[in-house]
Amino acid sequence: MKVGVFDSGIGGLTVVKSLLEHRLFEEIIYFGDTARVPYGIKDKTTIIRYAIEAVEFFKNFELDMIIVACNTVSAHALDEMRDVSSCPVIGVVEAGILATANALKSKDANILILGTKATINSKAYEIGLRAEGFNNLQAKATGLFVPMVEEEIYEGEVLEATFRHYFKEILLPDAIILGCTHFPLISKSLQDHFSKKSILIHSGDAIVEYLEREFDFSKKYDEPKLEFFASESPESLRNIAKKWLLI
Ligand code: DGN
Repeated sequence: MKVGVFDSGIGGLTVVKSLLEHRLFEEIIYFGDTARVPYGIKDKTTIIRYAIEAVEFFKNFELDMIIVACNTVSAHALDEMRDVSSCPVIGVVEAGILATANALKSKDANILILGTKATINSKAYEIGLRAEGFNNLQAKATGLFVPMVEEEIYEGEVLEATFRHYFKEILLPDAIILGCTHFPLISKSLQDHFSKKSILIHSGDAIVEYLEREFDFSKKYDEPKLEFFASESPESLRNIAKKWLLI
């Protein structure tokens, strides 16, 4: 199977990492809209316009499916992408909600949802989790983590000061939804700040769980073909991909 993976920038590489670890695809075409990142501070109309353009880009390839490896786009533009796509379009938000529901034993569990301003304002996670019976929810827009990860700040004083700023009124969560594909890079620091007992929900692992449930992935690919495209500085995206994905 041949898949297109789309993110506003480099964050979606954390999803590619999960896809590679599980050897699901024969070919992965990644597109990061690096010229226009971040999407998380943009309004719905703009996010939809950019997302539709990404589908148009993927029409150059004969894809079996598109994975939206961006929570912001998944929360705002999935239906519109599906309307213009000739292959299935799968988003990380729905997958993340189902992965959270599967990971938690009690419906009383306290769930902290982190994401960009656009993702949190959409309430997509909250609506989905309430529909699954979870009502003990905290949601916090933590957009500053995006440029920090882009600056390769994954731990240390600056990040800890940002945690103190964002989390002063947050109660200890049983689960933390990393509702932005940049955030897995700071997951160790998040667990040090909260508790090692807090379960982390990772968009990449959630997508794998979702795909394996919905489609037949019995065939595994050890050496998939990978191609990386970006709307700006594709070389720098490829260099980060090499570092993060160890390819
Ligand atoms: N990686 C994107 C997400 O999962 O929402 C956010 C990056 C951004 O555009 N701010």
